[in-house]
Amino acid sequence: MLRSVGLTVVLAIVVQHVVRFWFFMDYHKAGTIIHHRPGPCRPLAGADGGSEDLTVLDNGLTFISSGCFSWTRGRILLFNFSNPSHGLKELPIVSSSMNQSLLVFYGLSAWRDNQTGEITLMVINHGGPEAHVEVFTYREASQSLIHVDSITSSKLTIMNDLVMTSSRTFYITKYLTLPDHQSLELLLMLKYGEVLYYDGSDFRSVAQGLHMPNGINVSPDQRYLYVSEFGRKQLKSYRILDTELEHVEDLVLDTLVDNIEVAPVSGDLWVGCHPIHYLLIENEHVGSPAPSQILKVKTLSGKFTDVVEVYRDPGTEFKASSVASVYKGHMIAGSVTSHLILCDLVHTD
Ligand SMILES: [Ca+2]
Ligand SMILES: [Ca+2]
Repeated sequence: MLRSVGLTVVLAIVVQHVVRFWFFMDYHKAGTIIHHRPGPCRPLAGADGGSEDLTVLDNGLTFISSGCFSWTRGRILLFNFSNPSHGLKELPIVSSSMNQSLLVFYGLSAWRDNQTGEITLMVINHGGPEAHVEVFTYREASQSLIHVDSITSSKLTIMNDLVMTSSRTFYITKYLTLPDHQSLELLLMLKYGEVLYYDGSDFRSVAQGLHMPNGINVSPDQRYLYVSEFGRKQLKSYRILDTELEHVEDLVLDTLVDNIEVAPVSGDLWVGCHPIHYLLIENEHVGSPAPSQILKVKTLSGKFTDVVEVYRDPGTEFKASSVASVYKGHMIAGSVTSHLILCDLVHTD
């Protein structure tokens, strides 16, 4: 009797997990051919190896990370909204210590010093056995990146994105925690993800129990921190108290939320999303089309007040969208595995 009760309980737990995993992978969603755009869009060539993350500065300079898989070559690309016809330019890296044949770039963030105007760029690098945050100074005259530091720690595992809060400090998302057992962590849907804070000398955890936290960014006044909780398909908002985090609220979106960019004046979030999980995984492994979705999320005092789907495509024009940002009536969007697109923003509400 006791044995059959035990078996029933185990069976119930297994069935419940399989059902939850089914919805986590979006097997219940049909591959659709729905598409819409905010205005005319065109592909931006030159990001073979993908364009997983990007950030647009207030002068229109756009830094793009390319090559987030080990079979691609990690590169930082530059696009300038003031000279769009020039297209993408790969920024040469000047470094005496970094092995440039072993670069696997994920999320990035930039910081411009108000006094000196110096631009510091930080990029997550998964080339090699340990994760690093590579620190660069951008040299405008030579359009190059000077490698100035390589930050690592035993507290770093599979990191996804970061947001700088000064030229030296940042918040960073710990996406997966078992580097040698990533498939198992995905299959069991373990919620070991964290947000870490780097104070200039060490990392400490400021949020725990997250399911694959991915994109991260701050409000223009730096009072609120936003995190894409990829696994729970929701955005999280935190109030920044000194450097600690106080949870404000969550917004469930039923789509895999990737990187977040924040419009500097309105504070709107621009979020690259993957509406169908299993198609994203197929895209990463066999290159088949994965749908793209870009959301604009309005905020007020750290709360989410409205969501508009600005762009959607089944993956024929633009696949596996991971990031989007805007500059003077235009949107630039990047992809985990593919090229960027550039759209005119005619309809965004
Ligand atoms: Ca980023
Ligand atoms: Ca990401």
